[in-house]
Amino acid sequence: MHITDILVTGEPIIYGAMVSMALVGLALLFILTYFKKWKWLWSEWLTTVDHKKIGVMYILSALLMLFRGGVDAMMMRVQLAFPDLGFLNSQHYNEIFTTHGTIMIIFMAMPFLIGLMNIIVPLQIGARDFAFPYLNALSFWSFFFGMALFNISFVIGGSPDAGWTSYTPLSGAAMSPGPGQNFYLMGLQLSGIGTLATGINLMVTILKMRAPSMKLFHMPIFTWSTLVTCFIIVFAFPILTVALALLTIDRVFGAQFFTLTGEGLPMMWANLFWMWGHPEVYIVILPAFGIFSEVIATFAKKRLFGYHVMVWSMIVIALLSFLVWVHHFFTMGAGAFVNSVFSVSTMLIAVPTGVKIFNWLATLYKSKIEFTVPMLWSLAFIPSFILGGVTGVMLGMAAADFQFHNSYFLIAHFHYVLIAGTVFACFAGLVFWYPKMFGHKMNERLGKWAFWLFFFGFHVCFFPQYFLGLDGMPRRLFITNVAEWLPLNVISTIGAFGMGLGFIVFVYNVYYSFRYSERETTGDSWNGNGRTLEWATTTPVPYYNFATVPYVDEIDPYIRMKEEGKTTFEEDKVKPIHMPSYTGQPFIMMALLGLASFGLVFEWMYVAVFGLIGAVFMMIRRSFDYDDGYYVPVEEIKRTEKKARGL
Ligand code: HEM
Ligand SMILES: [Cu+2]
Repeated sequence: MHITDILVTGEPIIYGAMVSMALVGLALLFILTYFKKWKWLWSEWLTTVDHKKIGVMYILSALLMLFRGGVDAMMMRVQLAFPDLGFLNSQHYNEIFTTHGTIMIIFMAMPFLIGLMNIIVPLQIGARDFAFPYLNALSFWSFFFGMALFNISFVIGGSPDAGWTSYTPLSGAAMSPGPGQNFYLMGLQLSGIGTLATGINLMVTILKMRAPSMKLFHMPIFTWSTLVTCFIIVFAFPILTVALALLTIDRVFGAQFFTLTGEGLPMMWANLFWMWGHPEVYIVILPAFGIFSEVIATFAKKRLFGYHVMVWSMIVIALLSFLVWVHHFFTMGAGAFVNSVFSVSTMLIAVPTGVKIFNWLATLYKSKIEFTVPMLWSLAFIPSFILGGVTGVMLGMAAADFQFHNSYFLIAHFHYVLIAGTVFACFAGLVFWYPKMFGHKMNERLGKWAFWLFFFGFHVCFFPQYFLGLDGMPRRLFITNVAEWLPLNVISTIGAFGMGLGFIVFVYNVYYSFRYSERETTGDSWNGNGRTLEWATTTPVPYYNFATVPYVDEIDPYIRMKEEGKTTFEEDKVKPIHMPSYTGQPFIMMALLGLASFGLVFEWMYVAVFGLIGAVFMMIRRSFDYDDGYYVPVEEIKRTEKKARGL
């Protein structure tokens, strides 16, 4: 095989992307070598098992993916605004909506939230790290190599083009030959393993590693949202794993699970995909609800209204999320009775969700709101998300869905929930907890610019799409030469660029704040308004988190700790702290599994087998690994704490 058989050729945009990727790669190599940072990269980051550092790496990867998915989005919006431009051809448009959707959900939204969970959950419950730090590193690297694998498809081998839903028989070997769809299957499979492991890991951490006496109903609401999300992950992801594996066997080994010709069941894919896929949308929205709840309570300076009801409604949402999957294909022949059942279950979800909305409003009622940047994102979320939720109920009415289905009405709906819900929450959470990660706050003025640009851009981009949908514009359409659609499409594209600008300001703010922001030393970074344990540690957080773990027997424990002058450093109670050792094994193991997946993508079996044997060898090695960590001496803890607290 010749190199030109593998490289994607013939598209100026792709050549441009190759050149810029090569340049960025070379620049990185140069910087790392010139500043002698290789050792630092390996020993501080690639081998780390510290939940805070792993979280930072998740968030950096997610921001990178937001950029990649965002560029895809902008390209589509340019194409749709000028119907006769011929900027993207049909094949290229198919590839781009597929990679955009997949990347945004799997490699942006989920890792962003998992990154925040990584950093914040152990701090909120008074834990030193995850229950299984090694497994946590393993999860991150499996996500990372899955992401890398998926992303190289557009320069090597060709991108998948069957939509993020990858419906069979379209995505089967007969209709989508070549490596593109294999990239989808292997990229998702590899990163999915990591997600599942993180779900188990966080669940055990939350159930087993809480501060003494912290009951489940003392836990901060973000931790609760994480716990509920983990249950969804643990029950939903295996379905995806199986579905992906079956389709891989179909494509690579010629089985007939989902084929039309070989007596397979193409509809089985739609069912399996959405049995995972609908719970998946709650995996990315429940943590967002958790973040908004924390931010709203903090800046309304009140205890979250209806804490218990908030928790129960999340649990109810999680249960219902497994009972509605058919609403994604009402039009695919299930029949009136089945459709009615799923219609009703779908609309039921609006009840606990509405309850949550009223609880946020009640928290805000008669409070002295402080309009910080995280609070702006959270306040903007409420009305925006309602627009997405209400149109969701409209889509949930099976009969009406025959009109809305596969139109821009749906595109507007899910971007309203995914952006106003998940993306706003990621930004709110990142700004809110930023000082905990880096020891300084993000600049408020730039933060407000980013917010307003993104917020207006968002509504300008997606609100018109409801009407485009009602006017009959179908989704996944690359030419829009219907005169009535033109004005709204132009407006929508302008809005998309507003969001792009907002994102650029946001990222610039990271750089600006790193250079110029005042260093944060109090630990209780938001004017002393912190309510939960993460604010009780010093800032940035020491690697062992808590010198002494506080006793917790109420909600918002840090408020009383402040009143009583208690800290997470009670000098006479410091004991040696048991910490896990750094190790390069997870990185190597997952790199090998990544290699195996790469081999399967191209159906080069010797590469796949080589990678697989390597990974199994690493697993066996791990079984004989007797390193069970080390103890931080009392003296070192005291020294670190005194320095950080200026004692
Ligand atoms: C930067 C703002 C964004 C813009 C301008 C944008 C724009 C678009 C466009 C133009 C499409 C293709 C519609 C079609 O032709 O069918 C699309 C599809 C999609 N988008 Fe976005 N999007 C954005 C952000 C997001 C985010 C944050 C997510 C998820 C968290 C997301 C998830 C999806 C999904 C799942 C699809 C469907 C892909 C498919 O049909 O297979 N988008 N988006
Ligand atoms: Cu759904």
